[in-house]
Amino acid sequence: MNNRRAFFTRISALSAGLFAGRGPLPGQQGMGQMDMRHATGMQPPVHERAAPAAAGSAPVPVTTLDVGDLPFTLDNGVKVFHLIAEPVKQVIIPGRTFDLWGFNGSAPGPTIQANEGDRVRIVFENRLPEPTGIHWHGLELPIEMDGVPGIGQKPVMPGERFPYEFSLHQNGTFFYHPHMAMQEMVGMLGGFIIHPKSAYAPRVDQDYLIALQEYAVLPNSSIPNSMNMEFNWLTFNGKAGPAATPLIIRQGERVRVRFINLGMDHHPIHLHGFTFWETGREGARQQESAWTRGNTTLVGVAQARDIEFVADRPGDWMLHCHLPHHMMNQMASNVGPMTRLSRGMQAGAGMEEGMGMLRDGNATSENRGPSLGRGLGVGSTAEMPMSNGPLSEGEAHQAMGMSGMSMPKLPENADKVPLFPQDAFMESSMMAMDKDVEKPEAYGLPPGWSGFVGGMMTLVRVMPPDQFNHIIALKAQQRRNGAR
Ligand SMILES: [Cu+2]
Repeated sequence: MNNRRAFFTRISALSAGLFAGRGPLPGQQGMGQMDMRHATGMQPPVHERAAPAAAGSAPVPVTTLDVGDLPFTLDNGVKVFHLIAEPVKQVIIPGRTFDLWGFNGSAPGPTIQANEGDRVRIVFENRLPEPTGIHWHGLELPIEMDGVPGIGQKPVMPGERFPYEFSLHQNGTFFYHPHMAMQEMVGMLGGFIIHPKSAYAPRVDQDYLIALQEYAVLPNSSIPNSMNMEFNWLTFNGKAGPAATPLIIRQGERVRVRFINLGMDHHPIHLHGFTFWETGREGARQQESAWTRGNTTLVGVAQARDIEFVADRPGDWMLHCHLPHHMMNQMASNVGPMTRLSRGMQAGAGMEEGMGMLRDGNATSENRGPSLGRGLGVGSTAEMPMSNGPLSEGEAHQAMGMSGMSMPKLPENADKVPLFPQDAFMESSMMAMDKDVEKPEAYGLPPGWSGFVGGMMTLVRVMPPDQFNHIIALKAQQRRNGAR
């Protein structure tokens, strides 16, 4: 805050022509060339510094919440990683575990972190039932290390190992994935961070990586349909909201968040409460003169985007993909009576019905009910009718397992209003699962919060030091208890 105030003081002093012939005003010490350039309208500055960039300081490690890093050992100065492609059971949210293909037990796989100038050996092992290979997305390396089966190398057959070895002369946000399209669609992605020799300026206090993925999974199934485009499960680091762990920030910290995307959609990632700088793209950090300001960054397929901001405003701020269908879980052909219906819904109707082109009746009337003909693929018409929520207020209260949350009173004519119901209506509170996603990072959120966080969504929790320290203490206690 002080820095920013000082910045504006400087600018107004300069524009009023008061600068000439004067020494620095209080708070102007350290005003560098960047600020001068800005004052003369040449280039935007690196302003909003959380802390002065210490020359030659080491970068902070990147945190991949809910995933973690791939460990390495050293062999004559070479960093040696063991990367295993294998089927995994990935808990997307409590109660929904998907059969995916991933790496070393998770999808996305663990993040590889290394430094510019390193030589790395990544011993890759294929425990999948089919051939594959690993492509190092964006890395400049010899063709035989590029990981494209049939071109630069032979496919790595089931049970085989292949040692990839190369030197890293770049720095930035990269990723790894097989060069087999359908394998990419079922979880096979991981981050590859190459740190610069000294930290980027201005230095950040926290640096996060978030991998964006999407799956089309029928209700009651655990298998994504990799040919389907109706993605109904959207994930940050393999977790859908509210299971994606919030980012815990101490007020005033400068934060970097790196996004990588591998799926069939481009995701406009939006941050509440702050205007960030976009400082990096896939392949490289951008020159400061190319940084752009915004609150939403479009992370296209195969792209990476790095954003930075100073978290000077406390609050639980949303960070999410802004595609409305990507802000909820299990958007699907409805397969049973919803809370306002007494019977199952028809499935597999035509496109007109599926798109909700109403000709008579209300949205949930007998013949115009939300049959959602855009099925999720073969088999969706045969789903058994089942409830997706409690059928009475009493049951709802029981299911919520919390006090202070009540079913909203709806107008009596709600069923007569065209388009009703649109949102999960009463279900936002009913879908709350606070207890199931309880963790130190969620401590202190309002009761029922989890019902309002779905899809590609998490929270950036900016806290005064005492609250921040409390959560850090809770995490330490959790580690001692061996929870993770
Ligand atoms: Cu999206």
